[in-house]
Amino acid sequence: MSDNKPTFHHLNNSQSQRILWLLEEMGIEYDLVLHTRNPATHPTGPFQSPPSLLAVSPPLSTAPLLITGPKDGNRAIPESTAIATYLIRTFDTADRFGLRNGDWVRDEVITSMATTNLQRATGFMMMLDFGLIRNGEGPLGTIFDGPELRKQLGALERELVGGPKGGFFMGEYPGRADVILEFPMTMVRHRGYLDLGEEFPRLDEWLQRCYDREAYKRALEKGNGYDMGSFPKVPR
Ligand SMILES: N[C@@H](CCC(=O)N[C@@H](CS)C(=O)NCC(=O)O)C(=O)O
Repeated sequence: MSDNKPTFHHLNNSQSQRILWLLEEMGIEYDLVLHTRNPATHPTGPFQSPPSLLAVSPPLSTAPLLITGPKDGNRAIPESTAIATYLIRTFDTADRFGLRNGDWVRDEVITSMATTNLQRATGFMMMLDFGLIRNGEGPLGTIFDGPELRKQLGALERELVGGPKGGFFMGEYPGRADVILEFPMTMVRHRGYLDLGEEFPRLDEWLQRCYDREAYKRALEKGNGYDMGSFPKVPR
């Protein structure tokens, strides 16, 4: 490990929080570099990556960003799922996350549900509540203002209820899918897109279970703030 210690670039109030959680769940050594979003008053890039992060790995320069250790070539890996997969394939020698001999197909499906349809739905909700887009005309015009999100959450809740016992999508412990799903679900909770406890109680309990993990709490302490509700909301 000493010759392959990764460096993790983290941005406050962002999806890189889930990778910080994963690093803590895995209990591996890593160096942490904290970056703070530009202020709301920034003339060209409010809330965007600050110069410190722009300098690390242009042109994307988003977080999360992992720089592998020397053994793996000090390679810059952007993208949450790629980072999670790299970390698990490289450091989970006991296959606790099941990506080798566990139900990795289930993990892949739920990870994909989180990063494609669900994050698209929460992304639309975010653009609506930032006042960047407006609903369209007719029945299709409001499909992303609630119905699509509910459809995706319904599908996920069915997966959770019908999946392995233990409280997490992958069973007794959070798997890669649970870690990746944490961010869009936190968006729903922090920005109040709907009342999770009321409409999707099993997902609400699952999210609380994630928040209650000691590793999750350590990740919050090591990070520099995680409040996805802190961005402005334009009433509509
Ligand atoms: N697809 C990437 C998204 C990365 C991303 O867009 N991160 C946002 C934070 S949630 C960011 O760095 N925003 C700052 C910027 O775009 O300048 C992933 O899954 O990791």
